[in-house]
Amino acid sequence: MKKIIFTILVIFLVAIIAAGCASGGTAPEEETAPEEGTTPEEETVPEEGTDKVLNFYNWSEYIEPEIFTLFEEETGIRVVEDTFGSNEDLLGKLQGGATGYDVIVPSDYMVTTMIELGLLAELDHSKLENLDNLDPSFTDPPYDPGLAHCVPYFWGTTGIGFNWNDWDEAPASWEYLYNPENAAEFEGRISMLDDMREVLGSALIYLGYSPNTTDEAELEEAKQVVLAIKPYIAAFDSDTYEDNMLTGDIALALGWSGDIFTAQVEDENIDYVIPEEGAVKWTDNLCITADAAKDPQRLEMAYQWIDFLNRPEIAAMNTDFVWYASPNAAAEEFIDPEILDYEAVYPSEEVFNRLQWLENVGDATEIYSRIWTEISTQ
Ligand code: SPD
Repeated sequence: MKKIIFTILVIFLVAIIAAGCASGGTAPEEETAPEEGTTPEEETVPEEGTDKVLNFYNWSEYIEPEIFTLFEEETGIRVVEDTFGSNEDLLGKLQGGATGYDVIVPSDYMVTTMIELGLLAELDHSKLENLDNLDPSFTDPPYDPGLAHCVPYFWGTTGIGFNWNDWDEAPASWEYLYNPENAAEFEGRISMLDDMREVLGSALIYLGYSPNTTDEAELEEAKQVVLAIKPYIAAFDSDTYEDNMLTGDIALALGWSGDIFTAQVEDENIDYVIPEEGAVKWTDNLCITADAAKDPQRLEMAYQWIDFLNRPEIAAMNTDFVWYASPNAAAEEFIDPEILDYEAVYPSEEVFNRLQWLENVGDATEIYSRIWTEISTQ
């Protein structure tokens, strides 16, 4: 009997340790069950001197998992990753009171919003010796002048994913997605990002408007464009569409460049095109939360993590895994040449100049949100 109890105890302990060691998918809030009478910070901040844990809130499938292991081996800091699918989800989580996240990964326009809301710490560049590795074209972005708050992580584009089994030539125009007659051919096999700014941005570009418009009438037109193809859309999905392209369930996807290339690695018939009318380019950024900055230990670990990700070999390893372009110039000599030469990942200057950044649209965000809700519910 003693032996059975001992065995059960061992299995129980192993399960607890394994759950604790897993990186990914565990929200800081979920890690420790809230106890009555404790502050949220007490629930999530690692205890001093025991376990060094850094909570990383990242886009899904946006890091080479081996990097967690290398970082922990070198620093003793265990990174717990939780993931989100859109900037608005990330913002909603933080505004909903989530604490415990140390490093987060908002895109360009959302960095501006978060700075304005006081959600990000100001960076002390002296703590980031690898900052010099960045390509100078990424060191003074309009959304965060002088990189005062964040360090660029990856950049990419938003275009159309397709399967050569369905096409004789690439669907290199938004017309193939947004003209209802064309979309009808792929009824139930179209996937759209579950992302308000990306969907409305592409529809606005299709209409010849700015993806940053604050004009309500233009946004209403964009809504009608999306609603016209809604009967043919299988899902608004930012996490699994590339897998559904691999099964053949999805034939046409509004998607992010690297996500589609990772599918292409498994099936060469899958491809990605930047429509000729133009498209959105974006940068995702590593930022320290204002919450983490309140605690010197968390702040120090956050700097260590960001600087580690900025080492040339680590940044290259990351790009080789996720197939997104790195803003880290020093990483280039280590990146797989096939990726560096791949124009869709590293577009030519001519293509790059046709692309537009998403910007903070200020009060017009409310119009975008209303229209997005109307699209979702109609
Ligand atoms: N699978 C991770 C994709 C991350 C893409 N970030 C894109 C942000 C565009 N606004």
